[in-house]
Amino acid sequence: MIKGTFFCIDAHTCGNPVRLITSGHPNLKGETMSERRVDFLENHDWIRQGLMFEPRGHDMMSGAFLYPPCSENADASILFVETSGCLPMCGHGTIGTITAALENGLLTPKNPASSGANKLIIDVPAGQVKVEYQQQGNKVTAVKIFNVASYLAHRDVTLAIPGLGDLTLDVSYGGNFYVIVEPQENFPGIEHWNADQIIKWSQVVREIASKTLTCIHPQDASVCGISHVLWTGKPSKANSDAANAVFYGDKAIDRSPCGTGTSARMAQLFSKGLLKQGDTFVHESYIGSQFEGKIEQVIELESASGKIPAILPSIKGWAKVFGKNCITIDDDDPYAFGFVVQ
Ligand code: PYC
Repeated sequence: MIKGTFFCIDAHTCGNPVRLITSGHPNLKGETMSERRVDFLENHDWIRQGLMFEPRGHDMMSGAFLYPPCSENADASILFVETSGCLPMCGHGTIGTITAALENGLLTPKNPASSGANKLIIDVPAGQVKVEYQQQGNKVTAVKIFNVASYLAHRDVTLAIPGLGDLTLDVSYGGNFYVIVEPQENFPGIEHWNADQIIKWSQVVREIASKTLTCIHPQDASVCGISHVLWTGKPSKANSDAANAVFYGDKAIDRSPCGTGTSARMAQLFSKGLLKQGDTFVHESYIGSQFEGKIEQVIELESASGKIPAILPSIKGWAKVFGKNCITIDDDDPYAFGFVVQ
C-alpha cells in the first residue's frame, strides 16, 4: 500500500543537499515549531526515514517542509528533516529552502511594505530567524540568515579519546550543539585528515562528549544534546578566515560551511575574545565553498541560573536548484523506510 507521495525540489547549498518537500505535509500538533517538531518525530518520522535514508536519499541527505507561519509576524515556518533527525535549526537547509521556494513561487513576503522588500521572517524549531535575499531575474543569488542567539556552552574540556589520546575541546550552540576541536597535539588539523578519519573520530568524540557534557538550551529543553562535531584547520582560499569539517548524522561531512556550525564557531571565538561585534568571518567548508558570517549583535541570553553572554550571528550563502522529482513510499517495499550501511 502506498503510504505517501511526495513532490520534491532538489537543490544544494554550497554543495550540501537540500530536498524541499512540497506535498504530503502531515498536520502537526502544537503552537510553535518546537512543539510541531516533537509531534513530527513522535508520529510522522517514517516520512523523514523514507525520504532521507538510502535508497531514496543518502548519508548527507537533508531536507525541509515549508509550513504556514506559527507567529503573527512571520511569513512561513520550516521543519528540517535530515538523516540525523529533525534539527532545531539548519543554516544550509534554510538557504536552500528559501531559494527553492522563492524560485518556484511557493513563498512571497507577506507584508513587503512593513518588513521591506526581499525580507522574510521564518519560524523554526529553535526560534525565529530573519532572512534577506538577493534576486537576479527569477533566480535567487544569495540568502542571508539572521540566526538565533548563539553561545559557548562548555570551554576547554579535556577528554580522553581511546586510540587517539587527549583532546581539548569546546561545545558551542548555534542552533544545534557543536563540539569544536582545534588543531593540537593529537589532531593536526583537517587538512591532514581524510574524510574517513574525520568520520571515524567524530563518531567516538561525539559519543564520549555526549556522555560527559550536559547540553540543554536554557529556554527550550527539547533542544538538547550534542549532534555535531566541528573540526577546524587551515583554509585553502586566501579570503577565508577559517575552515571546518562538520560531522553530522551517522556518516556525513557537511559539504557546505554549515550555517549553525559557523554561528557556533563565531560564538566560541567571541567568548574567547577573538571576534567582536561587527566582525565578519568567512568560513570555508571541507570542499572549499564559503559562507560569510558576521557578529551582528552581542546580547545576554536569559537562563534560570542567570544571563549567558551570547551573539546574534548572520550567515550568507547561495543555493542552486537542480531537479524536481516525485517520490512514493510504498510499504510493500522492504526498504520503504530506508536503511543505513554501517
Ligand atoms: O548548515 O546548519 C547547517 C547544517 C547543519 C547540518 C548540516 N548543515
